[in-house]
Formats: sequence, structure tokens, C-alpha cells
Amino acid sequence: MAANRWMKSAAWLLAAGLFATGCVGVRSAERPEPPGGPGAPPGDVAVRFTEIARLESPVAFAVRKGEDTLYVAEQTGRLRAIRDGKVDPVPVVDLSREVSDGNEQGLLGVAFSPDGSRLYLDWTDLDGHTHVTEWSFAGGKASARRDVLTQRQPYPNHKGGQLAFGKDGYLYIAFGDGGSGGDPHGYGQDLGTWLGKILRIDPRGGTPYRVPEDNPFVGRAGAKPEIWAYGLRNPWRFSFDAETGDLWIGDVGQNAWEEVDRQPGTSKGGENYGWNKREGRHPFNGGDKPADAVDPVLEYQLNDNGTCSVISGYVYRGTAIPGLGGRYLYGDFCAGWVRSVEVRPQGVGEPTELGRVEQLSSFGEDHRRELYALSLQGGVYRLEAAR
Ligand SMILES: [Ca+2]
Repeated sequence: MAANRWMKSAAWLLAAGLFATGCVGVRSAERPEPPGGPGAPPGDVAVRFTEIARLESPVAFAVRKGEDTLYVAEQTGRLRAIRDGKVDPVPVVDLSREVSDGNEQGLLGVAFSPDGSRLYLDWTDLDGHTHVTEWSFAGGKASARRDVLTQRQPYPNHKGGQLAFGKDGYLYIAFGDGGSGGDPHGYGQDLGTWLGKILRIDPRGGTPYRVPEDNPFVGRAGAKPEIWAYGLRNPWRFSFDAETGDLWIGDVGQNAWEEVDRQPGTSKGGENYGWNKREGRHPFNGGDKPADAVDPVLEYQLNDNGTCSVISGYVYRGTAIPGLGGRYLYGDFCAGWVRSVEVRPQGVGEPTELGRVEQLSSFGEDHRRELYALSLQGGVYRLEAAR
């Protein structure tokens, strides 16, 4: 098992024990009424998780302009292509001899530039340090490799790792607080480090990249100008709403609260999501709430019926599952449930369970805005209407 202590060791071991017998992979929620049928509450949608591929520890997903190939990153270091329902046996990129493996390290994120001409991967090297690396991409081949940025890492956990391009064409990069527990160096609130942040850069506008001039901390003494948002512990997965541009960030909790932060698409950046003064909507270690702290739109308790790590998904903008339109999907790595909530102007509604994916590691969205779920056990699942 490549990832034997992922995110939170004790919780994972508990989960491993629970999952050790009678693994069925995925279970869709039972629903007595068809979607939207008489008496069906809003969001009471029957969803099927259809397995479309099996890979080695899949953790991240991307599509590329101009083709229907699904690209999935394996934590063990290979980027794989799924074409016409078949996994290409030849990896697109193979970093398996260069990545540190297991736990929260390895190949963690993948994104293509909006025009499809460049590939970006987020990964940790054999010393545990983070690289965001770029390749030119054409004809299914990656070439001209170069590091866009690197970050020394103080501990082996809390790497973040998500990569995604916003509607503004810039690359957003998630960094965890560097690890250990409780953010011992206070990196989350320290604007002098990339740790505990989401960065925003133009990877092609300079050497090795360009900082957009409208980034929120450009020109502030002592602040890293790449920072877009801060106060994050381990923003393992984030996504942009394809319609509104809202940024949804799943921040894995420390002791008590898992949380999801939502940044409006109209934001100019600079939000402080509170860590390590806040955990969810609560003080952490008696910390005072920073004046600018933004509370999450969604939180749930850690170690509650097996929960351990929030896995942030997407606002559903596809058409295959009509009752799901406009709802935000997320899950929990250990508990395995996948839930959806109504998105309201302020906050979200009550969650509805859609199904279960054991060791849920990530979600993905294709060109048609249909959604996928990945399991660290290997399954790649497409979400479909159950009837
Ligand atoms: Ca927070």
C-alpha cells in the first residue's frame, strides 16, 4: 500500500480496519422515490458511481482542451491517460523514481493550461520538498520539462497539492502549513511564507513565472506576492465553480473540525481563512479570531462516525444528473460518504448523502462538467443518474 498513513494516521488505521472486510468499493444511496418525485426533498437525487478505470492510488484529475481524454495522477508518481474507457499502459509522465511516496506525499496535483499547450504537476521529491513542474504538451507527449517553483518542506505532512487554472487564466497552487501538528511555526498566518496558502501566478508570463500585478499582497513589505489566500492548514483539494468562478476550498482539520471555505468569484483575493487561530468556526488552542478571518461555509466534526479528512469536490454544472444542478459535492476520506448541499447566496443548505466511495481521495470534472470520484484504493468512478 503506497499510502499507509494518509492525512491522519489514527483515523486512517481505523478506516483501514473497517474497510478490511467485505470491500465492495462503492455503494449508491438507496432512494425510495425517483429524483424530483412526489415528496422528494430538494437534492434527493439518486446517483450511481460507475467504475470506469482502476489505477494505482489515483489522487488528482484533469482534462485538456480539444480532447476527451481523462488524465489522472497516481500518488505513486505516474500521470495516466484514460481514452475511450481504456487506460493507456504508457504513462504520460513517470515521476515514480523521483517522488517521495506514501502518506501525504507523492504526485499530488495535475492541471493543463486553458489552451492545452502546457501540463503542470505538483509533487514532492525524495527529500519531501514540493515542486510545481511544467511540460510542453502536444500530440499526447510531454516535453521541455522545467520547474516553475519549488518549496522546501519542514515536515512530511500537509502538502496541499491541488493545481487549477481560474477563469482569469492564472494558475492557483495549494500549499499546506508544512505539517507536524497545530502549525508549530504559525505559517498559516505568516504572509512571509507560501506554506498554508493558495498562490496565484502566471506560469508563462516571466522566468520562471510572473506574479499578477493585482495579487492582493503585491507591494506589501514582508509578504510573498504570490499569495492569493491564507490561513489554511491543508487545502488538499479546491475547485472553481465553472459558472460563477467561486473558489471552493476543502481545508482538512486538526483535532475537531473539517471545513470548506468558499471565496466568491468576485473576490479580489487576500482572504484569511483563520488557521491556526481558528479551526472551522471555532477558536484553535484558545486563539483569538483575527480581525479579517473568514469562517467556513460548511463544517463537520472530525472523528464522528469515522470522519477524518474533508475531500472538497465541485459545484455540479453538468446535465446528466438534473436534480444535482448547482449543488456543491464533497466527501470524507475515511467515512467515505459523498454529500451534496444546496448553494445559497450566503452559505449552504443541509447535506444529503449521494453514496459512498471507500478512501475517497478526490473529485474531478470533465469538459461537459460531469463529475468523477477517485478512490485511493484504485477506482475511478463517473457519477451518473441512477435511473
Ligand atoms: Ca479556517
